[in-house]
Amino acid sequence: MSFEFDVITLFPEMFDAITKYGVTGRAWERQIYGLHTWNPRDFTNNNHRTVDDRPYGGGPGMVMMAGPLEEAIVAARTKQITYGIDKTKVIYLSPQGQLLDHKMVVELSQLSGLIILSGRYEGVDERLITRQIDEEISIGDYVLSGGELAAMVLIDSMVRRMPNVLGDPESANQDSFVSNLLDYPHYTRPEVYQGDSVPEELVSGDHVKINRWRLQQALGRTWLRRPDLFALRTECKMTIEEKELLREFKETYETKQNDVK
Ligand code: 21W
Repeated sequence: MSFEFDVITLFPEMFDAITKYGVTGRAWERQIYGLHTWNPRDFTNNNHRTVDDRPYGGGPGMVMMAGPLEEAIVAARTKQITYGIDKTKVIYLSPQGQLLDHKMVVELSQLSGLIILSGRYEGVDERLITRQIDEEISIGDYVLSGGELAAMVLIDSMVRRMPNVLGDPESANQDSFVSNLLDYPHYTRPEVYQGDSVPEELVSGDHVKINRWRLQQALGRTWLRRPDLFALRTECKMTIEEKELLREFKETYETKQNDVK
């Protein structure tokens, strides 16, 4: 029995982007996860299949009505129960939600299914949120046109961690944010490109040397580019080797800076 995603959306076809392509596409074909969509329009009872209405109090835009959304969520819950999915949550993707991060992805992965509501227009009726939603999640401080892309970001981040999705079982653990470190730089053929050579450590064939160089680059880049992430690796969490590698990185970095001037 695999992880079940049930998505409430006015644009079900958008989810082809994950079920048809790349690693998430192959994982879906191999039934490592299930993804089903529920269109709130199919839960309306008027001829126009209306799912939105004007906001009380006035103002611009439209608001998604509670009724069709609640019926869609209840139908998804019922299906999950018949599938034996017992540990589940109802998530609403919204700009007002908690910021998604690696820790949340890991926690949500402990469940056996998710019901995900993707909103459109100005959002959904607040009473639907209080009645049916367990968690509100945002994917970052910028404005999207709706919740579908955000839902796909969440699903993709969970699916790639599932067993047997990535070719190399180590890949998911080597990802950034698992260790609060950014990735090291990558190189492939040719060995010299437009006069620019691959670092000698990587062509040395000495795997101790290669691993040291990669760890040093990862530490150095995190220190330079993401002081916020670096702060999570407080002094005491760093090994003697890591401290030494970073000291050497800073030394080289400062020398290079002086060369430019
Ligand atoms: C964006 C709906 C902005 C409404 C005050 C009143 C889901 C999202 C979304 C959206 C507004 C996520 C306004 C990061 C996102 C999403 C659609 C507000 C103006 N202000 N994570 N009216 N960013 N966005 N409209 O946009 O559904 S997760």
